[in-house]
Amino acid sequence: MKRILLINGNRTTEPYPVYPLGMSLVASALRQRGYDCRETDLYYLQETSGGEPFTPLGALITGWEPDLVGLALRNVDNVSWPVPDACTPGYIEAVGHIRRFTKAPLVLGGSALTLFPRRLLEETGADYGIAGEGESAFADLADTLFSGGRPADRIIRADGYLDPGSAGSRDRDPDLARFYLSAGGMLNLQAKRGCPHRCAYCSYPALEGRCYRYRPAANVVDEIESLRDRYGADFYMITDSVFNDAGGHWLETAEELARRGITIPWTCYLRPGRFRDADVALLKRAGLHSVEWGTDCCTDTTLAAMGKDFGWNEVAASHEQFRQQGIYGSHFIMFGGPGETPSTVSKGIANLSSLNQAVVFAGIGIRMFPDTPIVARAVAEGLLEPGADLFEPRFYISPAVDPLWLDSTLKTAFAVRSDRVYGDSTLSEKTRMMHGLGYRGPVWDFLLEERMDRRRRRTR
Ligand code: B12
Ligand code: SF4
Repeated sequence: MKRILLINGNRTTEPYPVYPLGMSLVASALRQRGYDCRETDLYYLQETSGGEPFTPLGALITGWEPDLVGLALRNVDNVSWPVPDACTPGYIEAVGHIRRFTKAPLVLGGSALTLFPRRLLEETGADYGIAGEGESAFADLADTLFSGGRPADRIIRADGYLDPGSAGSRDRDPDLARFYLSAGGMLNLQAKRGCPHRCAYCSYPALEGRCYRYRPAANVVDEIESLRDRYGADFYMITDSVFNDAGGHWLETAEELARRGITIPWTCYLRPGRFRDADVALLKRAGLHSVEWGTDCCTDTTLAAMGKDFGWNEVAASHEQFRQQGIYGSHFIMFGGPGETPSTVSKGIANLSSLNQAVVFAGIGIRMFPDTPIVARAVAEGLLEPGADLFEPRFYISPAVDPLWLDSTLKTAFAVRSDRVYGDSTLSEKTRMMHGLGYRGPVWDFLLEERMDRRRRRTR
């Protein structure tokens, strides 16, 4: 049986280390196609071997002798203005080491590769890149290579989206699951793919498609059950771009969780809107612990300019409705986006201060990605030259605000409350400490002073 080794190349720990879900789905598809597939991970190797991942990786590769290797590239950079931390040097280093240990063909995949396939293939010198969903595409490529064939292009675009039933797996790598549950405080899964919305900055529809593709709710809950029973998950995230869809799949999933009595805590992204109290209560019964609200902007003007179909009133009302049921919320706000002016900045800060028991993370500017609506706006406003290579990070900042003024305004406004976070470089370290102490979840709620009943959630 041919051997395929998959390596997760992501070593980012901000805001916390994340289980390589995409890689495990690809591994599962390869096993179903009859390949002997093993998974490993550079961050896991680094942390379990005392600081340097390539010696244990070398031992694994030379001992197991894979016939084909896949490397998962998740992040391009950390999207932080003004100078984001780039991940490419780490990927180049990883490819260099892998090449020293094996002559097997090397295939890249993952969201970073999907966004910039040609550049990442050139920069790293890997053999092939699969842009898009890797499950079928990698298995097809393996079949081709092992039967002596060659694909027509080194970049394979997996544009034909998977049918919903196959987009999921109950299997995780047991060592990685144990490690990430402890190091990142949770495991993860997807209930559906795609997003039909058109928010100006967002690359998710380009990555996953513009319409929802659902997995059967029972199948999603089987996977959650498996995370709990086989891998000991006592916290998970449903990583859908937006969990609440107009078709009601999110409620079906919650109903199935409640019906089976699966109440382990979880988190997800929700789009602010109008919610029925009964639905919020159902989510609570199904274990929803906290919400990462897809707010992004904090005034009606900037929400509209960003292409959101809700206003500030919906944000405030949704937040309050969930808070009253004991479900806490965080909001990530990008200041300086389309339509921002000094007056929307002041209004936005005032709006944010009206949110009770909310953690607010703020950043400046928008890291632009290909195939997103904001690129055309930036070109039209003369902020970006047409055809610019966005692999080198470029930020959209509204011409009506001075970024240095914005920086100092946010520092002043956010300094007064512990649940308002702007430019705090110590947060990831604090999160790491909390996870090290056995706390689960994204743990930003430790910034909410009234929520210090954490002893109940500690696992060891
Ligand atoms: C959920 C999420 C988070 C959650 C994760 C929580 C958790 N516990 O899992 C949180 C909030 C923590 C988070 C944080 C960050 N995130 Co995030 N996140 C996402 C999101 C919405 C979904 C990721 C996911 O689970 N997808 C589901 C899996 C199944 O998909 P996938 O990984 O892409 O895998 C498929 C393919 O890529 C491919 N594939 C994957 N691996 C491999 C390997 C091989 C060999 C092959 C062939 C194919 C292949 O096949 C898979 C199955 O189809 C994506 C956006 C999106 N819709 O993709 C952003 C995204 C991945 N995040 C991104 C970023 C930047 C970040 C942060 C750096 C932001 C920050 N500054 O904090 C951090 C980094 C965290 C870390 N430690 O790495 C970027 C990455 C690209 C980029 N722009 O650099 C994305 C794409 C969003 C964006 N802005 O464009 N994130
Ligand atoms: S920001 Fe959220 S709702 Fe808007 S396009 Fe992106 S994933 Fe969809």
